[in-house]
Amino acid sequence: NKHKSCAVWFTGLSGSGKSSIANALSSELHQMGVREYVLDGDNIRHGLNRDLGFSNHDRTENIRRIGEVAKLFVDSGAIVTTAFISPFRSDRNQARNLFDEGEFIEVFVDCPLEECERRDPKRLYAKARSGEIKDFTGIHSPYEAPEQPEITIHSQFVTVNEAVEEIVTYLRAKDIL
Ligand code: GGZ
Repeated sequence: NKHKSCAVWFTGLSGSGKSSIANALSSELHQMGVREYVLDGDNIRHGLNRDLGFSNHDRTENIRRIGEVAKLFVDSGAIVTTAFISPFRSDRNQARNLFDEGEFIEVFVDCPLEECERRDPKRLYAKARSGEIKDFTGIHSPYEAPEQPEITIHSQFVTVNEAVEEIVTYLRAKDIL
């Protein structure tokens, strides 16, 4: 269990599967004896970033702070996983620029809007369509897909475990694990 540190940065629509894959990756890494931590809405948007909403400006600030926190975890020697929509390419690239070469692994959880909307586990898309939630990503707020992600997961077509294996294989190939 001697490993390098890095940020595994998930990006994708609400309902694409980011959190499920991030949490499964977390327990897999933990079992391997890796020092790891997951940043997600539960521990960031309810705490450090509780002053932020979903305007473009607030999302940019959300991602900026998450990038800085992720950097602290990497400095501490951990593998940190982040699970946020992070819809703007420029914000993700700003986060990437905080890290050394090879330390920032962008994982695009690629799932068509129609499929996310069909799943709608929290009924948020329904609320966005009815106008109950405004500025919802994919409905009235943009999602800019990554152009050169290190890893792309087509979450419609692979299981959570297969997605985790793909990421672990990548981390081994790069001598992080
Ligand atoms: C997008 C929203 C919104 C709006 C509340 N747009 O599926 P979820 O519930 O659990 O994940 C979504 C989460 C998105 O927060 P992030 O911090 O990941 O977004 S960003 O990276 O863009 O800052 C969703 C819920 O918050 N949610 N309102 N308007 N998602």
